[in-house]
Amino acid sequence: MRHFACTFLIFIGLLQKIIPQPGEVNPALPTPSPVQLNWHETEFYLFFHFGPNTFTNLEWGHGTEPEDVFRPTALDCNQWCEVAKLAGARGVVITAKHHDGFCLWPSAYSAHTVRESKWRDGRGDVLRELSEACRRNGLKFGVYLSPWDRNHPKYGTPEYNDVYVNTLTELLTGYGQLFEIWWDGANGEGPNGKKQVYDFHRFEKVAAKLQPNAVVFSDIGPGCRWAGNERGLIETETNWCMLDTAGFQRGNGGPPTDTLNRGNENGALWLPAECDVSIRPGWFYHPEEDDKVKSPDQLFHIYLNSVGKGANLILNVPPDRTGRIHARDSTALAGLGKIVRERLGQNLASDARIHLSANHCSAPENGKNLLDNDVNSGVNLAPCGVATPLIMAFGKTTRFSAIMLKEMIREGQRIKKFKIEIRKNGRWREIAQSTTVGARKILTFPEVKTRKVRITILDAKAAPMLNEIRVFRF
Ligand code: FUL
Repeated sequence: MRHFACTFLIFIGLLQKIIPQPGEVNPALPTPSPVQLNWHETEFYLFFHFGPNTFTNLEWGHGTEPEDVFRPTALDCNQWCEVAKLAGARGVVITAKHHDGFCLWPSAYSAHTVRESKWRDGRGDVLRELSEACRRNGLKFGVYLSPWDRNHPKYGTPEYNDVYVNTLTELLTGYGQLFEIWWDGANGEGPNGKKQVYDFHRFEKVAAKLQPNAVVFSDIGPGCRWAGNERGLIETETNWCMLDTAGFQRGNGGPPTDTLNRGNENGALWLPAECDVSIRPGWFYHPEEDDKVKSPDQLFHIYLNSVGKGANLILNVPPDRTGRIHARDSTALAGLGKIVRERLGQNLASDARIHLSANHCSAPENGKNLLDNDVNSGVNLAPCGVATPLIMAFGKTTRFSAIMLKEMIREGQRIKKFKIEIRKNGRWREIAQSTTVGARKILTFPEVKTRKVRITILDAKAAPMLNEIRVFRF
């Protein structure tokens, strides 16, 4: 007995050491802005790479292509949106201008746009059509505006920064509210053989002023970070939403790719990861890739390793030369949407009872907060500074093979390590262990059957605060 008491005290002592008192550490933790919080809930959206490359079969256009090559025969942005919705995406981002400099809208600051093409007699505007289709379909809308421009005569001179600000301003003021602005890291030579020194500081100010509700994506934010690969994956268990950017730049001067993938545990800024990947090998449409479209199962694997690891997923689907999404891609996307709805659509724990250990240092926590689908309500698992396990009891024996946890990221990202056990034959049996949680963590395992689940936080940066628990069978 004495031995037991001793072990118990050492155990409590250890927990006290690894989980600092709330208040002690909390003020130092970076937290998301309300705009970033909203962005986290957007979770999954489509990327559309569309432009002259679609018709010339290139990935990086030279900027010298005649405007007339852009000639979609049956552009249908509504179809793009319908496909996005079937896939379960909540928004879309389009390449308003890729590296070839061609503008999909009639920009007043370029002579290389849809206006100079014969498409719709030079009166077309892809961004107008897509932004309106998004509004009709309840999807969020975002733009990619490549800083690198292989066409613009001013590229490589200080005046190009004015051109970029002007085109950015057109996009940010002409097409309604944007949820994301995408800055690519590629920076090659322009038509005069020179590279550009970008005034990103100025671009950031323009974005913040004109679209305060948009998150800006780049290697180093300022709204969210590139996840360090173009495979759409968080490659290990760990994904911190924080990053240190001091001394780093966009593009070649960016943080190491594995740092971008994992984030920095003690990073100074809230800069969550966005995973980008294409449904085909290329970013633009190439007919010879029609039989290389990823399958619904491959896409779901990517989903679990991006969204399921607390990142956002931007999945590229290149419209074809007609200006529609090819049937191969739309079929695969509908398949993904079906899998996500079937496997992750129903929380088997929605009626479960949550037991939290009684504590005498604060008002009792409400376990129901973990099952209410509300990002603003949650539970502090260590109100007295020591984390205690949480037990979830189902009304009946339940079979399941996946659990999703969400952390109360509004209060910062705190959990470093946790384990999940089930009650089996009168004992607790561990079924999964993992590191970070963040915006969400989906863990899958061979199907188990039990009435009780226990979740124990093994290490945390501060009092761990959970937001939601969901249980699935697939
Ligand atoms: C890269 C670009 O160079 C590719 O063409 C594509 O746009 C991808 C999303 O980002 O850096």
